Amino acid sequence: MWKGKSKAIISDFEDIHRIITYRHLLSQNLGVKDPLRVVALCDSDAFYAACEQVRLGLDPALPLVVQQWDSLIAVNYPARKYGITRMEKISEAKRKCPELVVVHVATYKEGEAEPSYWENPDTLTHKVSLDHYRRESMKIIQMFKDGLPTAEIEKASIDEAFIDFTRPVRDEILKRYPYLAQVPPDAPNGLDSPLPPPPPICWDNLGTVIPAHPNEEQLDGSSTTEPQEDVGASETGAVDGDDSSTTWHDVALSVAAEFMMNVRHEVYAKLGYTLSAGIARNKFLAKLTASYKKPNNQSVLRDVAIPNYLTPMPFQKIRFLGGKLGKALAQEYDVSTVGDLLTISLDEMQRKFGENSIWVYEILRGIDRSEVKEKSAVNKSMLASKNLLHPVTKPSQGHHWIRVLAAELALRLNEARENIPALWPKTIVLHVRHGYDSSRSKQAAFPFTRNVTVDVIAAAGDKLWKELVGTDSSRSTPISITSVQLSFTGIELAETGQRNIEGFLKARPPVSGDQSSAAAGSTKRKRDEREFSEPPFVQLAAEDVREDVKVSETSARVETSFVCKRCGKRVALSDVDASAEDAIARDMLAALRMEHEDFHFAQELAGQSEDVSAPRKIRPSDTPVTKRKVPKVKEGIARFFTQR
Ligand code: DCP
Ligand code: MG
Repeated sequence: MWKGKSKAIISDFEDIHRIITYRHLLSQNLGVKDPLRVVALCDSDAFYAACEQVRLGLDPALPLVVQQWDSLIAVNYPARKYGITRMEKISEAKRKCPELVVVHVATYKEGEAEPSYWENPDTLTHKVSLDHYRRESMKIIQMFKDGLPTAEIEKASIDEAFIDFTRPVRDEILKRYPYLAQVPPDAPNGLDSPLPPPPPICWDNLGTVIPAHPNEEQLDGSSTTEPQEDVGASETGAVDGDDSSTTWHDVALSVAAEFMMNVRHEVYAKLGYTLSAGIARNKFLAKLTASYKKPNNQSVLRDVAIPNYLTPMPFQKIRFLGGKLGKALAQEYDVSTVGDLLTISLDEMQRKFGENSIWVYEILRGIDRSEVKEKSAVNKSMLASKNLLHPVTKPSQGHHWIRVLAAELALRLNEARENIPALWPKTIVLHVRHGYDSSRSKQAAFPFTRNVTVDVIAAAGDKLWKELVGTDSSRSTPISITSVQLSFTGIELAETGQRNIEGFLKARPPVSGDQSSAAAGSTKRKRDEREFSEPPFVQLAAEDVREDVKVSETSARVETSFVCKRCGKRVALSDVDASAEDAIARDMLAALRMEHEDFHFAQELAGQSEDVSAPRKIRPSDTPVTKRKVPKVKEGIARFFTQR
């Protein structure tokens, strides 16, 4: 064990003991160092399962799972009581709970413009659709936005969002305690004088307040299904038997907890979903706090509780510390918990792991300065894909899958255009994989039509298919296509100039698909066609664009690679890993994604950003990349992150 171990603890967390002054409270410039900062992470409970329970109008107490082919992808809390987990097979789950409600995810079927819940969907003919969950997720986010107009909201995944409450909480504190708006004339240091002592806080009905001294408190670990039952361990109002430690930051947390509780009630009342949340001083701590007690609960991590919450935690469970760096730290110092590592001085850490290990030093002390930033609703690309268990062996079989994929793209583009009508894809790309190694793609400008129908997309896709794969009569060599992907790229805002987009689209002449109805030979029409043959595009600012979200058939089986949003490179599981079971392959891809992100993070820390800033480009081939030439990362903690 590292010799200095006994030296650690409370003084290490000095960042959380800052004196809060009038300047802090009254400053308009609320940055990530604001001592009154409050951030929440909100996560829907058993999300896909809840979506199905609500859609079907079932009793939430019924055990329910969501199935995708023969795997489980979501298990509701009543089903978890039977010991059912996501890793299980349907047969095993049913054995544990014979009355289990099993809902297969919706699928696309050829000839149908929309996905549906078919009797016996078959992976050989159907394609999974997650559209319903995506839509429900947007509704929840919209309710957050409507209910918290001055909060910053960042969607973190399909069922998670960070909410920065700092601004609305600040406004509320000034409203509730108007005497804080003026610095008292006798304040010793003017604006830099500390605020007066905070009022006592009643934590009743604000959630579970994580105790500062957990060993002295008994937590109520029961779970609930009604938001009204969401009450915490400290519902009596006394916090940890030590109200003297109450700070203005606790007041801020309690106001945020009140807001959060209201929004959660609202979401439950209007949409029927229960949410769990963590409320703390930054994103890192909010995320850790959200899982403290689930489902249907919100937990609050007061600053005073941070040391005892973090110190017993195995540090390798912390994001970014799970990989090589975590292992190296564990070996170097023979330690396992955050508390053990607190004994390592910054000097010592920097000597062994480089200057930038200050980041590790801070995170161990609960310091995280990353911002909560709303991402744009605009995807720069949309991709629909299908892995084929039974490969396509004749070119004529391609049409079926092109139509299925076209239906998904049509639905998604038209849905996006409900919010932003001017959205237009510049290019359509067809990508096919032969066997397991070689893949090819072909792209074309997407026709500028008023209505993006399945027919229009499928026609463009069929044309590409013909060019890429050929026809039954033209093809002499055998084919074995194991994956087909159809995507829109370069989705931009069509420029509307002084006119609105509706007018612009109405002025459009018919394009190829509509040409039969065009008044052939009309001079006027020809001029219009020239004028409008290429829709002008406005480049979206980088920050307005959410990078490629690969929406393949599942977030599971078929996804064995991803395009990194930072460097544009395709990162893939090895063939062996990719052929693992669904859930395992999915987890491995998630780990790979995290590891790749860690690499960039470390690279940035090490100031080696050349590769990171390279223009984003989707490789035409998604052949697994295993032997990429990478810039050598030699220094500091960056050497503990691998690029794959
Ligand atoms: N999901 C998936 N495959 C995974 C993980 C998740 O398809 N490996 C889907 C199904 C989940 C949804 O994403 O319902 C949200 O993921 P969560 O990890 O938040 O899990 P749940 O919401 O189901 O449960 P919890 O209550 O633990 O958040
Ligand atoms: Mg969830």
